[in-house]
Amino acid sequence: MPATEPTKIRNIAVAGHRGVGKTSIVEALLYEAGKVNRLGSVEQGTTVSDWEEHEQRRAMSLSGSLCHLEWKDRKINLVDTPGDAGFQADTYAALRVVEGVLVVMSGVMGVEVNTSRVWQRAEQQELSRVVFVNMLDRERADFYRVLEAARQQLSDRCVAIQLPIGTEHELTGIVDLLHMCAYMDPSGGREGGPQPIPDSMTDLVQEHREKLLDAVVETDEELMGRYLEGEELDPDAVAQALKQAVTRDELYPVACGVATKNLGTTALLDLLVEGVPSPARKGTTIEFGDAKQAVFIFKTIADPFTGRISLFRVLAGPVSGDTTLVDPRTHAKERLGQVLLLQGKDSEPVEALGIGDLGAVAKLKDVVTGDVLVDHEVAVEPPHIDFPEPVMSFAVTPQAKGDEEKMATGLRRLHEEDPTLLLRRDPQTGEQLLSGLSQMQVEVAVDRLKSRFNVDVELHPPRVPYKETIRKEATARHRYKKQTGGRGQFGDCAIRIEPLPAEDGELGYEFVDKIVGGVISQSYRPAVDKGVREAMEHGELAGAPIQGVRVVLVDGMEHNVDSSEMAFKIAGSMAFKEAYQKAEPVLLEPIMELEVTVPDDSVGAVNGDLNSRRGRLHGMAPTGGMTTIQAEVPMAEILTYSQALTSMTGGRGDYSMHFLRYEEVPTHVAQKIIEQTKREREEANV
Ligand SMILES: Nc1nc2c(ncn2[C@@H]2O[C@H](COP(=O)(O)OP(=O)(O)OP(=O)(O)O)[C@@H](O)[C@H]2O)c(=O)[nH]1
Ligand SMILES: [Mg+2]
Repeated sequence: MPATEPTKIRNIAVAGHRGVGKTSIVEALLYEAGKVNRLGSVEQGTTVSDWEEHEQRRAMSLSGSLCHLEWKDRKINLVDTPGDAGFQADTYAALRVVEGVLVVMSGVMGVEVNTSRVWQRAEQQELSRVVFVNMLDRERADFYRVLEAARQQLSDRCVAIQLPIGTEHELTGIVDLLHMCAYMDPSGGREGGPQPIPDSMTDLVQEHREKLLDAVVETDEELMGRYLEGEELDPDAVAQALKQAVTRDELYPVACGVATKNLGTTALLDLLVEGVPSPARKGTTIEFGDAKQAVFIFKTIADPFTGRISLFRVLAGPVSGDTTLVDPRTHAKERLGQVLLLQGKDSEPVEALGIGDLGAVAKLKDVVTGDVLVDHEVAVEPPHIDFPEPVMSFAVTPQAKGDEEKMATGLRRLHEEDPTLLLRRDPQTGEQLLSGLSQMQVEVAVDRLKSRFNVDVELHPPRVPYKETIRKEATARHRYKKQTGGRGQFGDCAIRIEPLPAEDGELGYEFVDKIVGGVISQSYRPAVDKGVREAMEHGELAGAPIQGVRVVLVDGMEHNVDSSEMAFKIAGSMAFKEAYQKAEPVLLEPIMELEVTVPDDSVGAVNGDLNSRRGRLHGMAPTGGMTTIQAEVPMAEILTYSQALTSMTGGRGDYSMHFLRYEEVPTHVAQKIIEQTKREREEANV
C-alpha cells in the first residue's frame, strides 16, 4: 500500500468537555465507515478508542487514542482525546498534530469549561473547527439553545450546517443543510442513504439554509456575486467556499446528532471531508531543517509487555519501515522497524506513511514525547506542546518495603506517557511526591502501577504547592570569610532585591549584574547568582520556592588568594537570605477555578459550603434540572472536595477544576501555615 497523498488526508482531534460523547462519536464514525462491524459502547467497554482496562472500568477516556477510516476516497485520522481536566496532556499534544478539531458538546449542557479551554487552544494554534452538538435524544436537550450559546461564548461565526428533526426522545433524524437532504435515526444500525426533508421542516430549513449561505458567500466574493443575482448555488461550489472559510478560520459549521444511535454520522463524515483542510493546505508549523524524512513524536504508550510505542506525525517523507533516523536531542540513532497504523489498541504494519499522516512505531530507544526524528543531524526547532503545570501533589510510598525502585521505575514510565505526571523528592521532608493535574489523574496512576508494574503504593494527603515572593525592595551585604591554616575562603557581595512583576501570569527570576570597576571579577559573579538561586529554593516562611524577584548585584570585594566560586556562592546565598527578611516576604497559594454541577435542590448547601472554603462564587447556570456553579477557591480548601460533594448531593454532583493563578494567602491563614512549618522544622531538627 503506497503512502496516502497529503491532499487526501484529514487529521482531526475530537475534543471537548468530559463525558459529552467524544468516544461514542469516534466509534460511530468508524462504524459508519465500515471499520468495525458493530457499534461499541462506552458503558460496556467495547469501543475502539477507550481500549485500556482503566478506561473501561471508569467508563471514560484517560488518554488520547488514534484511529483512522476511509470516506469518499479520503483518509480521516481521528485522535479521540480525554475531556477530564486531569488528562489534558494528551488533548494538548493531539492539537499539535491536526489541522482540524471536532469540538463536541452535549445538547443538554452546551458550552462547558473544557469546551472553552479547547476552543482557546485551537484558536491560538489557528486550527479549523467543526462543532458537533451531541446527545440530542436526551431530556432537556435543545439544539438551538446550544447553537446560541456557541455563538455567544465561542464565536459568532458558528453557523448551523445541520438541524435536528424533532426533539428529545422524539428526535427522528437530522437535516443536512449543505446537501439539502435528511438522514433518519438508524437506532444503532448503519445510516440509510439521504432521504427527502420532511415537509413539516420546510420553513425552518429555509431559514437556516439562508443563514448558512449568507455566512458562506460572505467569505467568497465571486460566489457572493452569483448569489446576489439569484443564482441557485450547487452544493459543490458552496462546499468549496465553505472549506476555504473553515481553513481560514472564518466559519465554524455546527453539526448535530446522537452518537450512541449512530445518527448524524454520514453528514458529519461528509462535512469532515468537505470542510476540514488537508495537511497539504494547512500544514505544520514545526521546524525540521532540510531533512527529507522527519517525524514528530506526539505521544508515547508505555506498555510493560510490548514495550514503548511512539505515535508520530510525518513532517517530511514518505517514511517507511527499516529506516534509521536520528534524534537531534540525544544524537542517538533510532531504528524504525515497522511503521504502524493504529486503530485504538490494534496495529497494522504499512509500507510507508506520507507527509501529514499519523502513525506509530514500536521500541524506539530514548525518544520522548515532543522529539523530532530526522534523517540526518540538522538543527531542529522542536515544537512546544506547552503541557499544563502539575497543580497537586500527594506523598507516595510503596506498601511493601523494598519496592521503592520498582515504584520509581513504574512512575518514570508513566511520566513518559503523561508528562504532567511527575515524581520528585521533597528536599525538605525527603518524601516522594507524585504531582499531577487532578486527584483522579494521580489515582489512575496508582491503579496503573498495580496493574502494569505490579507494585502497590499508598497515597497520603496532598500538599499544597505554596510559593513565596516579596513585596518591597531591600538590600543586604554578606562577607563570607574563613581563615583556617592554609588557603582561606573569601567572598563578599552586596545585593539589592526587588519585586519582579509577573509576566503572562508567571512569576519569574532575574539576575542583574551591576558591578562597576571589576570589584568582583567576571568569573565569580555567576557564583553569586547560583548561591541566590539555591537560597530561593526554600523560603523562610513555609519552605516554599521563592519567585517574582529581581536580584541586582551592586557591589562586592574579592581577595586575590582566598576567593573562590564556592565562597561567592555562599556569600550570595547568605546575602539573599538577609535581604529577604527585610523585603516583606509573603506566602502565595494556588487559586483554582472550580466548576460544580449539582442537582438544583442542593445548590444552597453547595454554595454555603464553598463560602466556608473561602470560595468566591461568580456564576450559576441552571440547565436541565442541574445547576452549574462556578467559583474560585484556594486549592488548600478543596483538596478533599470529592467526599464532601458526594455527601452533599447524594453522589449526584460532579466537579472539575483548573489552576487559575497564585494569590497572596490572607494573613490569618498564612500565620498558621508559617507556624506549622516552624513546628515541623523544629521536630525535624530534634
Ligand atoms: N443519550 C445519549 N447518550 C450518549 C450519547 N453520546 C454518548 N452518550 C453516553 O454518554 C456517556 C459518555 O460518553 P463518552 O463517549 O464516553 O463521552 P466522552 O466525551 O468520550 O467522555 P470522556 O472521554 O470521559 O471525556 C456514555 O455513557 C455514552 O453512552 C448520545 O448521543 N445520547
Ligand atoms: Mg472519551
